[in-house]
Amino acid sequence: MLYDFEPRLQTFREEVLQGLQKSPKELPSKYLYDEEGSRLFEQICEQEEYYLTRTEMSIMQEKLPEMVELIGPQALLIEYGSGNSMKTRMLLEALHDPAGYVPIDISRVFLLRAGMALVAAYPQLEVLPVCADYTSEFEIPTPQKPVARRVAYFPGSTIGNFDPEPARHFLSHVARACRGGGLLIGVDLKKDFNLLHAAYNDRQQITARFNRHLLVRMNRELNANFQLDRFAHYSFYNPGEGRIEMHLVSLQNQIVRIGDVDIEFKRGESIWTENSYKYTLEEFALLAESAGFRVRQVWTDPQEWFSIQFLEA
Ligand code: AVI
Repeated sequence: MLYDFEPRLQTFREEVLQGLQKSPKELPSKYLYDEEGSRLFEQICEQEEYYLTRTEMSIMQEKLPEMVELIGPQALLIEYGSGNSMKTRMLLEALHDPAGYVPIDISRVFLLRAGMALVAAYPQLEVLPVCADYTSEFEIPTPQKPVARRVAYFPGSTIGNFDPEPARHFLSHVARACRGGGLLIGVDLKKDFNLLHAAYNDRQQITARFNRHLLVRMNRELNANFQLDRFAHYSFYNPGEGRIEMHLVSLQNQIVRIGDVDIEFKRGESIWTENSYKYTLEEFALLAESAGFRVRQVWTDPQEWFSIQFLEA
């Protein structure tokens, strides 16, 4: 059974028009992840420059027994933004008698496909998929087996895609939902700016396609007429703010129609499509504590590029 809270088309239209009428123009990054966007993101994860995925995997591979120990037996594993993660499979296979698995994702098609694959691979495991924008409030489903504790899983440094205040708000919500349990979270760390820059400007230009896909999506779903070659992918590290910013920059003065609304773009004007914050361990500990967590354990790779952390709720 699917618990379906997928954002409606009307919400997408309203949020797009609201964002494009702001100055500077912006769009919520969650809309990058429809079926095709999620597929492009998977491809980004395979790029050589995108160190995040393989570094997180290597930490998982090495420290999995310690993670499993902290999660404990009969946990209900709740994954925010599940995609079709390999990392989750590693975790599910290692956990002691999990009470169930709740994958939450905004892309219904992607969620169902991944959910079905998991049911086939682990017939003993109760999978309870929830299609939702996980920044909104929704009920966590209850499995049939007894639940010793709820443990949330939020890998990939997706927390970096939240601005600091929404990040605190989201983490407080998770801390309340998992009181007595915890959160296993992947957090990307501050590092050499050039490495960061390269990760979001891969040579194969998959990140550029991922970014521009938002225009394709608006054309298809909102009857817009963006011309893709009139917008450039522009992503850079902003050291003052400690974040990668991703933009789509208009290459000329132009008017774009979205349904029956005209939006004017000046040459050089950008649509801000995503932030990806990078943290020091100290900065992240402060954020986690302000949200009601206690940092129990931090694992990093030898270069300290990425961290996985177990936070107690
Ligand atoms: C999903 N999230 C953690 C990715 C990131 O690195 O911030 C999204 C992404 N955007 C461009 N490349 C990857």
